[in-house]
Amino acid sequence: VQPDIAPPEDVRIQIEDDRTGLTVETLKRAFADNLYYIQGKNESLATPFDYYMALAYTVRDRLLHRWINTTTTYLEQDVKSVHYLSAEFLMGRQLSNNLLNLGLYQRVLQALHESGLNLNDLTVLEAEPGLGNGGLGRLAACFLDSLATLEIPAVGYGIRYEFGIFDQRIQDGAQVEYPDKWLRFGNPWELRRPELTAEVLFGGYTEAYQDAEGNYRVRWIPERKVLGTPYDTPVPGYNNHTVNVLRLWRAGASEEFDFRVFDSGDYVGSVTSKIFSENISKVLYPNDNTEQGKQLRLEQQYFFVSCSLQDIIKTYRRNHQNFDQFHEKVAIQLNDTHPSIGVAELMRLLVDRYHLGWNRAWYITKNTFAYTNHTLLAEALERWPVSLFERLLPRHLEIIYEINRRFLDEVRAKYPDDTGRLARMSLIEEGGEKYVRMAHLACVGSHSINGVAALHTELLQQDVLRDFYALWPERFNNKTNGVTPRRWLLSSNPKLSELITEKIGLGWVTQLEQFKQLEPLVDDAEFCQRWRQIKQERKQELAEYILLYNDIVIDPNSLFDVQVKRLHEYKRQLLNVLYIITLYNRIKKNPNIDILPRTFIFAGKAAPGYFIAKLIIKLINSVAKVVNNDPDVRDRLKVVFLEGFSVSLGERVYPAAELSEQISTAGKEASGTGNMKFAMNGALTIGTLDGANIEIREAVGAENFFLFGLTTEEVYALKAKGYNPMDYYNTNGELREVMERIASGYFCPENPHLFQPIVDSLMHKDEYLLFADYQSYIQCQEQVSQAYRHQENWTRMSILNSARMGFFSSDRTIREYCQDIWKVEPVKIDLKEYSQETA
Ligand code: HBZ
Repeated sequence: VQPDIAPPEDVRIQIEDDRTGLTVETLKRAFADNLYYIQGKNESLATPFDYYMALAYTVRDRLLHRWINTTTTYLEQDVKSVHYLSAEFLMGRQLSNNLLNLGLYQRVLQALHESGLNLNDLTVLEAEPGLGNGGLGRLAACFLDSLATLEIPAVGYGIRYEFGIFDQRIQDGAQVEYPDKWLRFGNPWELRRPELTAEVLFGGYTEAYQDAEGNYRVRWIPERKVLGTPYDTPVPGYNNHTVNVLRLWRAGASEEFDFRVFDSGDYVGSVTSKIFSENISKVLYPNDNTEQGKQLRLEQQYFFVSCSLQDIIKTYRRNHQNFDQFHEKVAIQLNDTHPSIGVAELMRLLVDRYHLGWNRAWYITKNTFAYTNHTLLAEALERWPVSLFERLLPRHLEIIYEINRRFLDEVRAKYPDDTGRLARMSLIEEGGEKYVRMAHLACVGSHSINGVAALHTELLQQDVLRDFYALWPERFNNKTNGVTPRRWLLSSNPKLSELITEKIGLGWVTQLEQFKQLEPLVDDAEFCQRWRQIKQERKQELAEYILLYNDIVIDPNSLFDVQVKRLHEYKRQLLNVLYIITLYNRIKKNPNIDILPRTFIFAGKAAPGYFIAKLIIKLINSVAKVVNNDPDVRDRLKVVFLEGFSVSLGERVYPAAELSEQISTAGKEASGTGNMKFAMNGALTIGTLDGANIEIREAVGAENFFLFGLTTEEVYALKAKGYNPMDYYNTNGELREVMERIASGYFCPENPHLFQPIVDSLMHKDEYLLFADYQSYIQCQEQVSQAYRHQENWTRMSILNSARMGFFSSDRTIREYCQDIWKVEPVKIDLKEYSQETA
């Protein structure tokens, strides 16, 4: 056979250069090449989406050798790694983020410009991977960004949901859910890794047996086997060579199990069982802070946790013969209780598969896992019926019983004859149907237990987990949340970032504490004027967006008062609505009243089965319709509900916000992270002493924060003495008029009783104390209006809010996790090849 002609040296170099080169010229060539050879188009055939894909592949190529290098370095140096297990990752769009972190943004901008294209037009074409509900999922994404930026070896493990959080549309003022087909046009950022497929077992029974050496062992004879295939997404650090990975598992049928029936001729049966397997990673459960107890949810949790643990063990064993150093090389963080079955699964793998003794296995397990709690709400604490566990995970139930037996012995030794305590602390809830308490499993199986803000951790210790705190105080610690300044400032607010960088340099992007240097600039009139100007431009842009999507004209000079977050009664969007109606009533009584023009902007999804939350959305839109169109209002008030809140929409909204509504009932919001994104972008907060608001207020100064409402202690005391919302209703005329306005059907004449459930729930129960906080809130809002009239002082407060937010970078949070919990160190990644790219 005639051998191929060897390519000349310089051709080989040029191929490498085109796939890694960072000059405008190589970027342009690579972009054209990808358009042709991946999208199969030339300039006359290409759609804007083809251009987006070609660009995405161009960027991905530039991540790949850093990624391979990072992986190789970690393996060669046998580093200790963090494994962040989370059922949710709300990553947001990848293109701009990756360009910024790679330091390629300007050159790609130019390369596209020279090709007659606009980068912004392409970035918006990317489908957002909405693989999470809200704060918990977004926190996981901020943490991955900080881990990579701090050069910490880390992997995010989760589920590759085919359908992420539903697409929310507002129809006739009400939320309607549509499936989120984010994968429809392909996902250029992920790499499928079929060679790393893991097997996950379900159902069946267990049996004891004696092995060859005469040891008693247990084996699990499962009924079903599901395959998990990993899809890897690169996670680049900012301005370094680290590229970590987000590894998401997709469920599929196992030939050998699911097609057994096929042999017997039951073709349809075999295909049906294949579909059952695929169902496991089909859809994200759209609930935040409520537990549903659905079998598929437990299947999802066990599926991704089992895949991930097997994967972690496989990697560890490349460098180790035994498990002696496992906990010294592997740190696993449980993002809430969703992955807490991992405690039992690691025990099963170590004891049943690798034949470690129980005590040894337990020592390793406990020193490997750490648990983060994200909620105090009782209805959100996960419990699974023992009967369900027995059916789905019979071996794990046995292991949990054994963990519990030994644990309760320990409790009994410390607190003899305290049966009440034993019952409270047990991993099994008794009395009626029995449940496995997943938070207890997570506590017992972890060496660290943390809350996500100072107050939250305090309340965990005093309330929800007090018995565990009494037993193991040394396990508890606080890790106040943070957000990544890369996405939430540098990328989403480029003009403000430019101004800041002009004054204090670029160091803030990785050292947000440097924001302190902005403080003296509050006395610099020109700086203040530019600060205000940039906010004004962002407001103008949001006004255009609102005109386009909501067909509402808003005044860009009005106060932009924003509440964007999941719809939940404890977050009290309704309290905000009560204030809007109060203002409306005042105008109706006296149309010439002097009132500060405000635009109230809401966004947020309600769980599809959460009746009251969806009714609150309908109420907001109904109030909007009346207020926005009443000539007496004379456009001084506008109410807007933006549909489909997402990471991308947040990126537009936070930079344009002037007032951030953080008004949860004290003691209910674990931390909040939106509060941080607003303040970083120069919004002032109106808020309660809840979650991280407390720490934000301490950081920015009480004089730069609008505080109202009961404290947690006052909330507890009021509830203890017996709270009656009617006490407030009867003594507050304006509140009464607001409630009468809603109850009268004024906002929905065609269905006047529509909002009766809201009225009833407030008047007869008011679980979240809206009436108790109403007067305080109204008065505080008046202070806001007064303050806004003094634009110069408002700008001053705005600058100070940003300048003092250094603490709330997720880099600080991650440094604390690394030092206190994970005991991991940064690992520098050298780029060994392609040195020409340091250009
Ligand atoms: O986690 C949120 C907290 O409500 C918020 O205060 C905190 O800032 C944030 C990050 O720590 N919790 C959630 O977002 N929780 C969920 O989304 C959730 C999802 C599924 C569940 C339970 C809760 O089964």
